Amino acid sequence: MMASASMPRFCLVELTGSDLFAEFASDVAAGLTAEPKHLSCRYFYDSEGSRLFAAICELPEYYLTRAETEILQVHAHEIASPFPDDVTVIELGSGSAIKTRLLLEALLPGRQVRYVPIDICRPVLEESAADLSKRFPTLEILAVAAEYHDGLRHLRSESDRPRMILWLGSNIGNFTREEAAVFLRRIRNTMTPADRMLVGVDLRKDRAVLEAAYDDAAGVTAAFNLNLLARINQELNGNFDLSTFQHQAIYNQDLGRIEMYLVSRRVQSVTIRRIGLTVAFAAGETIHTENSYKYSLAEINAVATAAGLHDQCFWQDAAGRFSLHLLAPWTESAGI
Ligand code: AVJ
Repeated sequence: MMASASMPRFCLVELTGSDLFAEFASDVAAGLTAEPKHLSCRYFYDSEGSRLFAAICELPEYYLTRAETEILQVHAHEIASPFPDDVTVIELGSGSAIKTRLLLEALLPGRQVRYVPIDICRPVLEESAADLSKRFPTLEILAVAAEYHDGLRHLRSESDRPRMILWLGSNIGNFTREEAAVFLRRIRNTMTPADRMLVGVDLRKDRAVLEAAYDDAAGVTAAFNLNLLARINQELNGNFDLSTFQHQAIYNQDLGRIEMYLVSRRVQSVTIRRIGLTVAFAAGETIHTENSYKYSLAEINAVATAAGLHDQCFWQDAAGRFSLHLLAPWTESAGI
């Protein structure tokens, strides 16, 4: 074991329990032969997709990132204050980690902080880790390139000090409410009584505001959605003509979710050579590419409770669009 002074402050591990390429190929084949057609939103984030998502976060219509950043600007110290001297901050789906900076700034004075970002996009991890280690010379960073389920295994090994587990940016929105409860329960099962989880949740609101956030005037979200087809062209040797598909975002108010689709503008067939598949499209036929769930406070509470967690404290932006929840493992005393 090296002395801690000579230990590198930055380290990246790649954790993949599965062959991601084979999984992409078989998921695409299954999704495009299903009725109705669908593709998983987890495949949005190749390097171009991650770049486009970062651009979405800057859009005037996409209020989510700004609202969450506002909450952290106002409340980061309050959120950080109950944590003891040394703490491990684990972030699921860290992305560019700009919001995390605000929390780290609040935590770092007087504390030793280890930061463990877990993200599927390795270049994004490397970039954000480089930025953070430049800004915060005392921060220890252990970056994990993995999907959530592989990253979760890593959570169990990071248990030598109290942990703050971050799941920001409405990333919970890609799960159904049932899946979200199951996933939170799995995290909860790795938590000690001293651990906390901070979850960023987008709130239910007017249809017009939501639909504009997912169908912006500059067409960045459309490009983000269509990039899924470009990725299939590149990696699986497909011949999708991107100009023959249209981006669509619809708010399903009953289910409380934005649904994104790619709509075929005409009758056509597309061949994807590496998986030996030809897919026929009718005019107007859709590929369902993403769900983004919106929550009421009651729905957030229900999911937390189902996961064995207790909503200790929450904060919202001034306009009440977005909500940040500090969840603790439920215990007899915390329940009162
Ligand atoms: C990264 C899942 C939180 O649902 O708002 C943004 C992804 N899709 N615009 C979201 C997304 C279209 C985003 N999440």
